[in-house]
Amino acid sequence: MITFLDYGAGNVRSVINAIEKLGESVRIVRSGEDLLAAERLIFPGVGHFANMIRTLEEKGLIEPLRAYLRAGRPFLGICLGLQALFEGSEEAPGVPGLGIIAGRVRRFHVDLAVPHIGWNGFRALQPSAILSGLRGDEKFYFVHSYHVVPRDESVVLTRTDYGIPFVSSIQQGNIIATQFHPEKSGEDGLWILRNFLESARPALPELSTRSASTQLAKRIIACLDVRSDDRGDLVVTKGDRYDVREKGTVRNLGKPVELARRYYEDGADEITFLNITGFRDFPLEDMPMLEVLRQTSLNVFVPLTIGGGIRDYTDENGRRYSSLEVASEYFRSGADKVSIGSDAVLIVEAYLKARRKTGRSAIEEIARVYGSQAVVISIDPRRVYVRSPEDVQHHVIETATPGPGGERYCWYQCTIKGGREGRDVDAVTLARAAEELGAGEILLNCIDRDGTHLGFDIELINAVKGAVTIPVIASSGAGSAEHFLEVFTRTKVESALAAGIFHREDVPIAAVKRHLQGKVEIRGVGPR
Ligand code: 1PR
Repeated sequence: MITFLDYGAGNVRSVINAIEKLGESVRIVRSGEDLLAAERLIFPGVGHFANMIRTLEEKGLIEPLRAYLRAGRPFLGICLGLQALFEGSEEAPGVPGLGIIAGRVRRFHVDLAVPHIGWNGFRALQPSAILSGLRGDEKFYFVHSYHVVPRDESVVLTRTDYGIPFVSSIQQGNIIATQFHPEKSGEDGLWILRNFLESARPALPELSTRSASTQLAKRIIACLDVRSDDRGDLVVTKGDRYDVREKGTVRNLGKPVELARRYYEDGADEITFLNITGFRDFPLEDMPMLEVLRQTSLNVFVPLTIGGGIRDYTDENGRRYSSLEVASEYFRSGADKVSIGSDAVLIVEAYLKARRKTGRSAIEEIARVYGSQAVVISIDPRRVYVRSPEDVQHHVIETATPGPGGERYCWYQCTIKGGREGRDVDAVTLARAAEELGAGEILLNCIDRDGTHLGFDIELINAVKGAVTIPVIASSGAGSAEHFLEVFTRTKVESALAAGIFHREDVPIAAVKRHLQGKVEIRGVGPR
């Protein structure tokens, strides 16, 4: 029996799913007594440091947790569950941590995108039961803007490189805590959890690879656009420049849960679901989408993003739901990140007009509670050609593919409602403003390229990537494995997403990875 400390923020379902998948049962802590009665305690944390400590305080769990840890009883902390052990964090000045480990939590100050999102490796510095059976070249999923800095080096279990070497896990007696998410790190992550459950023999991973510096992998993301077909069944569909109908009928490329599982087994580093009718429906009544997440997270142990309909809305009975409530329901159902499309454009328009933050927008509210890394902004831009940069007030680029009238310049107009409505804001401005408001990642689609197999729009991607410091996901147009190599070598994006070629099995994910192997840092595929 594993005791599980859930303080009610973010996606803890996947940790529970992973433990149950490994054959253990889970008991959730409801009180300080439950905590003190634990034989083995897992504490996964996501979100904001201050929010975590405040919630633990409100639930009366701080002192029981300290007592449990001081007694040196078996403990696995994950992400914020690691940071909580320290004396305090730069994320929340003045808010004391548990103080079990001497040292503080600092923000990354590196010349790279922050948050550090994605798959990276580690170097083990001491033997540990949880590392037993590892080769040493595996990659694990990280998502964080802050890292721990212990005063006593002897607690450092592993280090990882991201601009600087940082501490990616600690061990002090029976207390082990990782900055990475084993429950989101595929079969290798499940291996680590299994080691914790079984108390395997202390071991170091293979020495041959331990000393090399680690590198963040470029991520390959499979995207599933989901909607009801004409019979009312929830299907994965795929548009051609956002038109999902063929001869009047919605294209049906498979069932969402089954396809997601296939992509996980094929080596997808992340899965994104977009409810493409979310702007029309009442999202929380769209229970099938929540069920898709719940079912998927039972067997898929890589990050899941959900988009479509993340906005405030009022239902037919006049009950108002905030975007934070909608997002929370998705997180509880198994999502790690939410992606905001249409609403982000409207939020940014209002922000640019008022020239100040309200603190009340969906981007700000969700980032405050769940952390920036949980907020993705999905941009649906379309090219608009102009004769001269002076013709418009937007971010204009000179293009190598001139327009129909020979125009040498263009800007990228943001759209809402799945491309149906163009707005007076460009993609570069939107991305920059979204970052200012607290978004953690940009999903950069391109209506002109979507479903065309012509390759990613490199000009658009470079323009947006050059304007932000948060990670960018290149999307739309992938037609071959070579297109992934092109986007990773001609731009600085951290990840690339595709839909059509994976659904139709034209180019499976494993083939993309094989093509990139040795040329671009990736997470390898294949059985443990
Ligand atoms: O506006 O917050 O409700 O979110 C709606 C979400 O649904 C947005 O993220 C928007 O991109 C997406 N969406 C809306 N309508 C469509 C449509 O196709 N009619 N899908 C749509 C956009 C997502 C792309 C696609 C890539 C890769 N498709 O990410 O997966 O273009 O495709 P490819 O590899 O086949 O070229 P809101």
